Amino acid sequence: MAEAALKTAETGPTEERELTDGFHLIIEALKLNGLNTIYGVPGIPITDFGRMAQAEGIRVISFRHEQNAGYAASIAGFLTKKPGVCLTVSAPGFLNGLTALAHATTNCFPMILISGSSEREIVDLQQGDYEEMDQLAIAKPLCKAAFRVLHAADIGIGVARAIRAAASGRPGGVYLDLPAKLFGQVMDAEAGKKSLVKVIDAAPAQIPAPDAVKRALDVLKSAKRPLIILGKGAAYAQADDAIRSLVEKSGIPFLPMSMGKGLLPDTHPQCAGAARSTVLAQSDVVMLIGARLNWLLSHGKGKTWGTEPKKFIQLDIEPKEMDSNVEIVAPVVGDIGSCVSALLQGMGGNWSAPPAEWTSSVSAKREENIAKMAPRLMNNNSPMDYHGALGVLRTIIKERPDAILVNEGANTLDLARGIIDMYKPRKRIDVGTWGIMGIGMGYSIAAAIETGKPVLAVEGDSAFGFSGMEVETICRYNLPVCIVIFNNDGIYRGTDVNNVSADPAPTVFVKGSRYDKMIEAFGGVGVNATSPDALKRAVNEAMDSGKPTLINAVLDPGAGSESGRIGNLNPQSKIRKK
Ligand SMILES: Cc1ncc(C[n+]2csc(CCOP(=O)(O)OP(=O)(O)O)c2C)c(N)n1
Ligand SMILES: [Mg+2]
Repeated sequence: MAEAALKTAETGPTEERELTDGFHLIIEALKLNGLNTIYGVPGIPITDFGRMAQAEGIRVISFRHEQNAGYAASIAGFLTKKPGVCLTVSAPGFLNGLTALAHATTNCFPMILISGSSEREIVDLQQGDYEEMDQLAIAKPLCKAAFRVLHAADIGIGVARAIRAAASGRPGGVYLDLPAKLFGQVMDAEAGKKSLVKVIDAAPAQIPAPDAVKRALDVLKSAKRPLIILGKGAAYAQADDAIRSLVEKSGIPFLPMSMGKGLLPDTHPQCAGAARSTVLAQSDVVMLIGARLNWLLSHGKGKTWGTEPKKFIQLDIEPKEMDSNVEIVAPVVGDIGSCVSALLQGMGGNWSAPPAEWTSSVSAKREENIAKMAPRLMNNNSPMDYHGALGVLRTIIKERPDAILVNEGANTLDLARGIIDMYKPRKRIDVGTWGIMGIGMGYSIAAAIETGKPVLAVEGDSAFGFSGMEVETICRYNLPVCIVIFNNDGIYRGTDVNNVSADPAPTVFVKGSRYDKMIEAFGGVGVNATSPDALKRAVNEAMDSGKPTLINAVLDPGAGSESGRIGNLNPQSKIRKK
């Protein structure tokens, strides 16, 4: 087909024919499929492509580093269910974007990394082209699918395949390789138009089998101490009403995973977030909804899960997920919306609530833990500790439940996740499955662009450093992002000392750094806050004004603990010199 189309362009009737080219066809293919925003970094061979896309009405958000653009695209995919698009230059730019593509795949976010690449003939003979790299081969093992388009007439199909691969089934990252020559390739405009493909129903519903639904309900009915776990897959599904109905109709305590928070408010009477260890250890039947039994849930076994025998029901779109770590007695395979609706329907009108003994013991534990925490959240210590600072931010989110909370760090992450209650779905976005540092500014930018809502980014000082240069991007696009840096002078703590040489210890940074000065360089608002009261004033002001703001929250350098809540994952040396 590609050959034929080219031929027509070359040998068609002698009268003037209207022509199109790769640049225009890619832009039209994206627009036809509702992909109206590109996150990227310009350079050869995609600089003009970015300009032309902008001229054609696509929003082109230009970053300072591809990794941040990639994270932005990945979270745009999570928030919208449409693949987020990241655009990079060849070789180094591509590699910079690749971490985010792999991250999207691991986290099941739909994303397309479009990268320009160098000339195939030279790359394949390894003759040393400008930015030479066999990008397709490198991308393949790190994403869900990878495609290359060589002919302008195949752009429509190439983009369609990328969209479908990213969004359907379990979503993930897709790589689309576009060699430099393709952009300028000319073909007949009419044939070009006809070659474009509108993807119909990119993520078709996958209805669970009735037997599977019945099996799950039978197991659930038999439970004495049931628990529902809501993962980010449940949040992604945008089946918010059905999920809420299922949880409420069942009367079962629920535990939200980090990005599942807010599907039902953390203050909901059935929320077991503040009684996590109790419900994991004591439950007898656990229904996982869009949550995987990976390390974040201790693989479904071991001490965390107690000594009671467990039965697992799992709702997931990916059949391979079943039995990944432990036996799943009732697998329900389908998209979360369809699975939840089928369960709801199967429950009928007179579903009996779990034994009151169980639900009241969970509530009692939860109230006890919340009461224990309360006074710590009200302290006004200066320098601040995590609880004092987070107590303030918790109130701010309560008063602004529509704001998006971005969160990364170690202590800054683990404590914020526990302390800041969420009230609405998909309002908390964080380090995800990998516990990755560096998502902060990319996520903040995409969240602001995609949702139009104010963003509060709560960042460890180390975590912020991975994407800090994007504060210029935030200022350039004048985005309503308020960054709060929990500055404890380092990674986990700022108190480590190297007793052997003049070099600082590997976990500490310059003491007393003033991150707030960074944003002032680009015209944003910088604030140095040394007490919870000052922090509260500054954040409220930023959220009200919508002005790009960076608050350096001065924390006690000794306040954190090693690796936050996951210090147990550090390998130990038995022969370490003391
Ligand atoms: C890409 C990446 N590199 C390194 C790490 C290891 N790591 C985990 S948490 C962390 C930083 C923690 O310090 P900070 O953000 O200041 O949070 P704090 O505990 O001090 O509040 C690092 C470097 C990681 N998770 N991801
Ligand atoms: Mg720190």
